[in-house]
Amino acid sequence: MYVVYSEVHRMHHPPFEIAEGGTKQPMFDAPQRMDCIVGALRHTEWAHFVEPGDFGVEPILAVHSADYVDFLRTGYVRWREEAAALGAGIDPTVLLGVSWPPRRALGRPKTATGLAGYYAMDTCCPITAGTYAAALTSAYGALTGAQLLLDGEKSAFALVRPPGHHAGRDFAGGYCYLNNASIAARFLCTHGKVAVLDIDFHAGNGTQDIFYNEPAVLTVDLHADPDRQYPYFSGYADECGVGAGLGFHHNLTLPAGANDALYLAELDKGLQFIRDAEPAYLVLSFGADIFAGDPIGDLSVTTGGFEEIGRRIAALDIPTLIVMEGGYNTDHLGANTVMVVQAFAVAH
Ligand code: OKP
Ligand code: ZN
Repeated sequence: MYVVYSEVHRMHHPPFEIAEGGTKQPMFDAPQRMDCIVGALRHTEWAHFVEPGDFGVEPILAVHSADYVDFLRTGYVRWREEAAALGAGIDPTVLLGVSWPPRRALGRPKTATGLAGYYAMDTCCPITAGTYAAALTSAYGALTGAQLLLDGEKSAFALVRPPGHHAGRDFAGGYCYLNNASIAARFLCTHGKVAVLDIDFHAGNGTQDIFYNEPAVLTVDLHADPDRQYPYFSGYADECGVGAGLGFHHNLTLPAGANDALYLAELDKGLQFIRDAEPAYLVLSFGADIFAGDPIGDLSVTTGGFEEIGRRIAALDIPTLIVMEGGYNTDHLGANTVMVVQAFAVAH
């Protein structure tokens, strides 16, 4: 099985994020996450590493607005100039918004510091010098995996960071800048019906945003109830799509502490939506932060649970692109990820 991976993710390593209560803490999405997973994959016999290809800007702009992508590409350099003008005491290495538009406000600022708030939903998406290159390479990783499916592979694993499922058409959030899984799904959907299954701990609000009003891509999202967990503002069970997209989005929410049995029961409901739709391709947004020992998550899925999750999704027997999202317990991240991915490697 091909694992699409590039070292370019190391260019994105912001020194901090700002968490609940204003705590300035090391960013959970750090390069070390990839080292854990690469290390575990190298111990298998089935993982064959390949580099992402270059897909140009077109498949990115099929998902994200041009003004947003332009901000991601140029915002940091503009910020360096602004920070210099702001004078002493300003750390120019991180561009992070501190002002957000209130609901209904549409005024678009001109400064990088203003735009950083305009194009973000939270304090968890700092932009550094290498962020755009890493985010673009991450999206290309997903596209390369999608191309492998089009070339006849039964499955592929895009091992990418930064993750993508919180990034919407024109906003970043929750460590995410470009929505890798959505970009791959959009790329695949001209070749057949596509379903996205998001099993990261957090609701994939960006993916929901991107496909919400269209039936082209069925989105099924299983996650911690946003009434207690990030991203707070979407992922509720009664959000089912709008207009032509009505009925093509499903949110399945989980209570704190959900164990393997409860998790698998909800997963089965999500899998039935996918079976009924008979998609030609499946994109799996995979986050290992559902693990019992995850430092951000509050679910109780075990390593054995990951194995069964992989088995049940692979049993759909649909050509599947697995795209890495979250997962922050670096002692178990490698093993848990291998459990899910190898279910596909041995199935085909
Ligand atoms: C990205 B992915 C933690 C606050 C949560 C953002 C989490 C982003 C998770 N104290 N902040 O879905 O794993
Ligand atoms: Zn997550």
